[in-house]
Amino acid sequence: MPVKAVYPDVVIPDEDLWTYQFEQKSKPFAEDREIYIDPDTGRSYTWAQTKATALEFGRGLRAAWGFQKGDVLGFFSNNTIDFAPAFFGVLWCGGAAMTANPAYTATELAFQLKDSGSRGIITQAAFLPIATAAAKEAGIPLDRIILMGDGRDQQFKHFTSIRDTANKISPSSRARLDPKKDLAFLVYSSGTTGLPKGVMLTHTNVVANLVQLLDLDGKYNGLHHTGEPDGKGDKQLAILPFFHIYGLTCIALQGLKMGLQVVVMPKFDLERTCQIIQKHQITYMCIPPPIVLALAKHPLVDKYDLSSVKWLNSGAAPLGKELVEMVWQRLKIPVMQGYGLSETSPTLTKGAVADWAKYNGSCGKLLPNILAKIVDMDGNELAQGEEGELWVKGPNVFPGYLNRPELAADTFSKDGYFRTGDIGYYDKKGNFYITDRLKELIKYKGFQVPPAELEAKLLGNPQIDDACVIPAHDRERETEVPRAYVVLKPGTEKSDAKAREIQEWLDAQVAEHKKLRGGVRFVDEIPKNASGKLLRRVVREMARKEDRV
Ligand code: 4UW
Repeated sequence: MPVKAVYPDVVIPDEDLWTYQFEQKSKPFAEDREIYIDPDTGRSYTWAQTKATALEFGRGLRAAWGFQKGDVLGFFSNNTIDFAPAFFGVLWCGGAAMTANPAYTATELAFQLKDSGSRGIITQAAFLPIATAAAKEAGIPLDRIILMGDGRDQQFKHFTSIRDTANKISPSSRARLDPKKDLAFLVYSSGTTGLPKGVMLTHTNVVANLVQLLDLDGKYNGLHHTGEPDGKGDKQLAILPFFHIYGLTCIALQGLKMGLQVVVMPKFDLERTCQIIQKHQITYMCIPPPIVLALAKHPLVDKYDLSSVKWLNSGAAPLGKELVEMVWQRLKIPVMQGYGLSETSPTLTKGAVADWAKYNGSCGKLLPNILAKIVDMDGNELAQGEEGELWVKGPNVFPGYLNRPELAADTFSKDGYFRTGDIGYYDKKGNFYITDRLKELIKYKGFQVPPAELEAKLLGNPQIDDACVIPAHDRERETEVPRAYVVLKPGTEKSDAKAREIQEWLDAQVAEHKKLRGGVRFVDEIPKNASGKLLRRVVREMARKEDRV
């Protein structure tokens, strides 16, 4: 019998994300409530301004480009308060927002633009050199690049000036959508194997995950638009990027729906984080494990009063129990964990704040409406307490990868479960523990690094015969790091200098988070099975031995 969420089911409305966010008859907070706040400039959007800006941008986009249902706009930007008004403009037209990591090289971005069929790019002035190079590579005309954020450029229009053409389009001509079929977001994930693929998230997927989350966070985690510490309601610091599903749903969208304030940071910096927490009286944060580590250990933290923070939610990668304990000892802030994937919009399990100490190490319980099972290698269901692969079913689970119908059989089981590629177990109370990963993926500080991408590049090096990239463990930074095991062409000298040369050669071609921080190791052969399939687990064991994990 599959495991059912211990929380009662919730009703998922059959509506698109725009309707769910902006067209409800009653809202528990006022429309002039400030939602997105820029701590550097003081610029902000209230709930009503977010809607109005999105509406004007959507009308402008349709007037200027004929942007319509089914079209895709590529977002290539770090966090800015303009992010949400811009993607809601896209949704108003009936289009989907594709998000890309602003650390990407032009080639990495061009791949995603082409793969998603993006009609244009929205970016910030600082990212224009990469955005323009990628647009050329992807065949996107340069006048289809628009800006958001505070910077300006003479050649490129800002999204606020695209809005000027809005009056040609009626405000009541919003696209009619089928929430269960039409896409709201296209985020990229390598899934269980291979190169990044477009994760199709329908409007229903995202609305469902918000309804599932709101129930838990409102009832059990005390999030509210009124309340502690200043009576003005909960306030979150958005350190996580909005281009990643964790920041997109759990911060940008959840904040707007619940009337929680979101102080938006363009990029993580520990001292700035502490300053903002103290000044803005931040009450909760969603963060990846390396930031939990900084809060546990970094001396800077002692200079600030962080007592407004009620709890922290860590996720996107494994977190050590000891760090959770250290944060409590030092700051008296509970750290709980959540778990999810791009493919599940993203949250599958989340802790309740009252449980953090009792179930330290757990990622919490299934959100409402989710069914799960733990299975062995043959897909047979295992019992409570037994470790195996986690399979899930629910309204937040994506329908498949863009233009890759051939992957369906590997992605979903015959009985309709999504195979997460993660290994774990659940206890008697329904708490889930993620213990390992079956799939190829590496998570550097919560960001995806697809090994297949790095291996393909390594194999293109004339000095290399074979290669395998696996996650090594960097304890000092509480993160996985990519490490390459390489077979050199016969006669090529194996030396530290050669390892460095290969590492630098590869690092120069990839985004910051994909660099071979775990180093290069030379081996005589890469272990393979009888049919030539790479035995990644064996190579991972080699790394574990070296790292003493
Ligand atoms: N422990 C161990 C974890 C954990 C984890 C994720 O880049 P993606 O596709 O997506 C994410 C989503 C993170 C997330 C979602 C909802 C939520 O509440 C939360 O809580 C804090 C975090 O990262 O990568 C998905 C993969 O990342 C690993 C796991 O391997 C998963 O398949 N992962 N969370 N708590 N590993």
